Amino acid sequence: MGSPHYRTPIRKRTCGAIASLFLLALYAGTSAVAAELRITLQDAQTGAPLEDAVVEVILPEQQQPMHLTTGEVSVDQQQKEFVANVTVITRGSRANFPNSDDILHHVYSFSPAKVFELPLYGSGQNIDYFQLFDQPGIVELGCNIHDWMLGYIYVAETNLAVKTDAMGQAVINDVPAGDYTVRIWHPRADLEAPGMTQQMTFSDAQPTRLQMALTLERDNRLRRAPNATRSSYR
Ligand SMILES: [Cu+2]
Repeated sequence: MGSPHYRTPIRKRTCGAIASLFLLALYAGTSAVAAELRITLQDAQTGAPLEDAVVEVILPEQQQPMHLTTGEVSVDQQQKEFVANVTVITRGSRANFPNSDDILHHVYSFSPAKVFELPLYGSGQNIDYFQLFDQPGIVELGCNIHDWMLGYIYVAETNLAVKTDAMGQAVINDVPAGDYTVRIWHPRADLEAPGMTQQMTFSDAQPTRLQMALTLERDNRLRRAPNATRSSYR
């Protein structure tokens, strides 16, 4: 009895048990005050549901480490378009850019949040080549061959960010109770317009609702390649 080799593991186990209890208490405390944001967005001109808008709850820096679930996503290229057109990821996540077309693409970004280039490649290539996105911000994707190809990766500060579906709706769960800045983003919206950044209050008592109509700028990009049988671009 009294062997130090024996005593040490016991002490470790006790510490482990205390730590587990503490974590349980912490988890219970966190989930008890988790709030929800329910979002409904529409196009102000047409009244139609607004798809592919991003909403993010901006947490203070000291709260961010609790909400940094990262993952891997694919931004595909199908029929000379980026699919999905808007992808939301948490910083620290990775993305690859497979080519599902039977022609070559040349994907690039000059955005400060992530500069990269995947020179000419075909179907089945670059599938294992994941890029790391560790800076929050908007990454605008282009293709050197097809000028109209334009896609976006919204790199969020935390996982409290979503994009709206075809009904213009989205939900953010597990928002800590409190007052936070909420940012709304859409590729064709004026980000300086009123309401695109606003203060909202979150409590566990009831969901917080965000209902808003966004004024969109005209989509000026060339939608498709000029038809070779026509003499003009119209
Ligand atoms: Cu292309």
